[in-house]
Amino acid sequence: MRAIDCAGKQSPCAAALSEELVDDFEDGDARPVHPRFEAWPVYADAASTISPAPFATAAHGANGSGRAIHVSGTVADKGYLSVAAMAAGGSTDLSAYAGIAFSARGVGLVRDNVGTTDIDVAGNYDDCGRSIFLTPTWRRYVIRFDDPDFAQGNWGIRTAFAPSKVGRLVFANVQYGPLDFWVDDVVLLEPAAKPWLPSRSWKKGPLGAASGVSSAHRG
Ligand SMILES: [Ca+2]
Repeated sequence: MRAIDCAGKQSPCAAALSEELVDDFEDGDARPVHPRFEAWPVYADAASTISPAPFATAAHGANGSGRAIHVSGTVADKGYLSVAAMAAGGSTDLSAYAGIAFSARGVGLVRDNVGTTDIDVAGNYDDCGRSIFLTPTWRRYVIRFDDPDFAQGNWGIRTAFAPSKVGRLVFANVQYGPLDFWVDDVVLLEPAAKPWLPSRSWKKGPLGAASGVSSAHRG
């Protein structure tokens, strides 16, 4: 996969990161394949319209793949529309990860949010995330948790991002009115091996293991 949108202080931002698949939607179901996540619900307020509802995958995914998410609708004034990968059991610890990446296309603005349970406690849902301008063709986006552009929307109670308390990965509207976007190949990004560091100082695990390199799912 190619990382072609790397806003922020590091470039290329995904060069030293390995990927763990959250979902590629090829199985056509509403459950992410990564064990850290358990469902893909869609949300809209009563005045907005959203399709599909409930969640369903659509044909014609990224990179010639079979399926993806395709969400469309009309967001009412002060309304909301989103699709989200919900953490299994309500919360998952992503502090070992550097961020997420996904492919997207569409028209207009969509916001990728990483919601945390302490934001919910604050009661404002002003999740940390980043807004992206969609293009008609598929592009790959990398969202690093340490990117200066990864921030709250600046309308709610200020709350520091807590990667140990992630409740959801969200793709949501930024503006009101018509919205149409596709998402595919959602992954977690994990720091890859740093061969100049002894493995025991880099990461816990069996000595002699490929330190930090893993494409397997983490339970
Ligand atoms: Ca796909």
